[in-house]
Amino acid sequence: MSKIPEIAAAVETGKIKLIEGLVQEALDAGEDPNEILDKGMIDAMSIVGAKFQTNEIFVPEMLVAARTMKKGVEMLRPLLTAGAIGKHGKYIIGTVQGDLHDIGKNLVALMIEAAGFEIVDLGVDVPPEKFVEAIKANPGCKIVGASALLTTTMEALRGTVKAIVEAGCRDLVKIMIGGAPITQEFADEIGADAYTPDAGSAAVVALQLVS
Ligand code: B12
Repeated sequence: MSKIPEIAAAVETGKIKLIEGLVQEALDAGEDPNEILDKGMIDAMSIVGAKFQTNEIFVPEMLVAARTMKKGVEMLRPLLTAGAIGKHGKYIIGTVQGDLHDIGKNLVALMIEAAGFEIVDLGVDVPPEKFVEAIKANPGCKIVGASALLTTTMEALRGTVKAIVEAGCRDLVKIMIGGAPITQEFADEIGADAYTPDAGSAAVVALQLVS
């Protein structure tokens, strides 16, 4: 029987001590790492978000669920990034200023790396000028990805695009944005090149942008 429902339950309830054993059992049983990620972890995290919204859980529970997922993702990482790393150039990625959410950003980085880019990860709470510095410091960089999970930090995405334009770097890179509150309309409005709703499509679009 599939271990994925147990993995989902462990992420949802933040059973950090159980996650590695469960993921290992699923892998040993031949379950698909992508399926474990999508159905066992990403879906569980959506439930966590919904429960937070309805005050069924609070920040500490959300945090321990996030840590549990991170631990599980680390186990899948080598299996998801078996491709030829770096053959499509560099991809700078970060979560914008004021925002500490990095699970989605890390998943996008993982999928983009698996698609053959070299990742330059700036981390979280990244001010616009740090994106600009990174572009200047990485001449081989073709794409910049910026993530925002809060409606209050969406404006920092606009600021990031603006800073890249004002620094004269706009023609050097394509800009991709994402995060739960982001839409295609918002991407168009702030002058980003692409928006995608998830990590899988982010990798597909990144390849299209450099082809
Ligand atoms: C886990 C979590 C946390 C954790 C984060 C831990 C971590 N290391 O990331 C902690 C506990 C720290 C946290 C804190 C807060 N959080 Co929070 N959090 C979440 C939660 C439950 C899940 C986010 C997540 O990881 N999802 C799973 C990943 C896989 O999905 P994702 O991030 O959307 O990423 C995917 C796509 O969006 C896309 N994507 C993401 N980035 C990018 C970038 C590019 C370039 C591309 C192309 C695509 C892309 O691909 C990703 C992978 O498929 C969400 C609820 C939700 N449903 O989003 C709330 C949520 C985002 N948090 C919320 C809030 C309010 C907060 C706090 C303000 C709470 C508080 N009172 O302190 C703080 C803010 C801290 C800060 N300054 O950032 C609200 C935001 C509401 C709003 N409208 O702004 C949400 C929506 C919860 C809710 N339903 O109310 N949070």
